Amino acid sequence: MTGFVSVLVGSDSDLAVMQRTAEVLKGYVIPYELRIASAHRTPDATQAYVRDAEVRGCQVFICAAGLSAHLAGAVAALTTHPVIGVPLEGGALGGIDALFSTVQMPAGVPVSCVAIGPHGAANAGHLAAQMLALADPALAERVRAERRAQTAAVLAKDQALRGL
Ligand code: RP5
Repeated sequence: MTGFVSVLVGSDSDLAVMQRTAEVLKGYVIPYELRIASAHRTPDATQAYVRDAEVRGCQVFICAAGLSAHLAGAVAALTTHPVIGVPLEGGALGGIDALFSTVQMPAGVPVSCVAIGPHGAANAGHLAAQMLALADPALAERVRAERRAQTAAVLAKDQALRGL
């Protein structure tokens, strides 16, 4: 495939959860780069990164942040490429704060928001793969194979539970 996925985290404290995204992208053999870019603490560097990443071939941005999470929205303001937001659990409100910050974008500047935490981190990778697969038949087959593997795994567990 041409291009890559950019995975941005608001802080190094977000990296552990976002390893799930990296693992999913690796599983699909999708090139990606992982960077720390804070909407609040490094706004100028974040803007410069997004502009440069687009020029270098970034297809989809995945942005993860906790607390008052503005990274995905800030990146969406700078690009017309798809932006997937991952709200992270990071404080007293358990990620609900980041969920609302990420999901409530005004019309015309969308962020595709996934679930809070590890499931969202994994699904950000799967969703990016599905977007890229629209123009990549080989990747589309890997996405279908992953779904078949999930189905087979659940059926096997059910059989084991029934002692078959
Ligand atoms: C957010 O604030 C980051 O994305 C992180 O989830 C949270 C806390 O950041 P640190 O204080 O751990 O750097 O901007």
